[in-house]
Amino acid sequence: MKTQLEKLKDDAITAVKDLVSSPKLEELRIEYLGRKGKLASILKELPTLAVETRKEVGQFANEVKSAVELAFMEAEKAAQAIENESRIKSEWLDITAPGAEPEIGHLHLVTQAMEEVLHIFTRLGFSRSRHPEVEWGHYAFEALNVPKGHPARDEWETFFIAKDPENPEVAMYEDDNMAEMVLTPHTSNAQVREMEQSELPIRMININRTYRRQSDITHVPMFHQFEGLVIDKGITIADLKGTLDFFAQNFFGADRKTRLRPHHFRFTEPSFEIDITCDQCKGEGKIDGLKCRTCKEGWLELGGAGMVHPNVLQAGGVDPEEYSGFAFGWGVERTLMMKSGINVGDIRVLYKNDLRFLKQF
Ligand code: FA5
Repeated sequence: MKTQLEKLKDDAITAVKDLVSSPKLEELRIEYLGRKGKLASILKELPTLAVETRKEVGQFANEVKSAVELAFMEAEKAAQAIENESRIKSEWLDITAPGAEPEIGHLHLVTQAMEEVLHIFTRLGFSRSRHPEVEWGHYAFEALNVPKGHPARDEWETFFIAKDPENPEVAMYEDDNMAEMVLTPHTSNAQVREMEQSELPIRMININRTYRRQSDITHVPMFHQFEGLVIDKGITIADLKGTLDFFAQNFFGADRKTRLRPHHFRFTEPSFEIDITCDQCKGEGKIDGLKCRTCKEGWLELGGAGMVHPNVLQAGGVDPEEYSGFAFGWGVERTLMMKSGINVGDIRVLYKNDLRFLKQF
């Protein structure tokens, strides 16, 4: 039995030395020292020994137990030390190290374009005014010489603000002329509002959100326009042309060409549309022999312009005999798309919020 105990001691101490991880060590401890473990099973035989031998073997068994327990304790300590060391390594934190720099974004490129537009017109003495983007039909249409039922009103495919369905009997609108509210389909609502509010002469730039029921490669339902209005004595088409040329040269560069194309707007007379040579196909209308997807003909329309119609001057309380003026309204996104190097073939890309695209600007 002493030999058995001796062997148990040697086996246990060797097994303990081979182990490094604490959970396995505990399993081994139970295997040797547990109530049903190897030591207990040898000691079960103790009562069968003669009294003399029993005492001696009992004493020896205690020594073996102490030696094995000591081996386990030391192994436990060693395993703990290893675990502590690896935790210190993995959880180490240098609180003096500089922090990770947060990514700093930038203004959306449409906002950047609006700032650039404003800056250019400011140099010509224009100042920015702000007018509502939820507007009475009066300022969006009637006062601009576009009466109800006129086909031109359909061209804008306007979003109308619903009357209050909870209180249909409550008159939401003041009179027939203000019979509807719209999301402004163009910034031209600023024309009569500005005349009503400001002293003459006027040199205003209104940059605002505008809305139409349109969505395709050159149209989005929410876009921006910048509207210029100049009213003074003796204003002519030459002033209009000079102003727009100044803008085009500063915004697009001297190598791009613009053209005035006769057009019809109810609120200007004469009226024009302004086109610029397309940046995608460089004014050729074709790319690699195929029709340019963006402009189809080498030119892209940027916006409208013209001399303010006498009826509109009158609607704003300005005497058309004494004063004249010009107005223009261009799409910001369309203008931006035509800037050299921007290379946006589809206007909708601007509002997809794809950071891979936006981060380039
Ligand atoms: C007008 O909106 C007139 N109010 C412009 C004007 C102002 C004429 C002052 C005379 C005097 P038009 O509907 O053509 O005109 O729109 C002007 C420009 O807005 C277009 O040339 C285009 O650049 C831009 N635009 C129009 N609809 C959209 C749209 N859905 N998405 C993006 N841009 C658009």
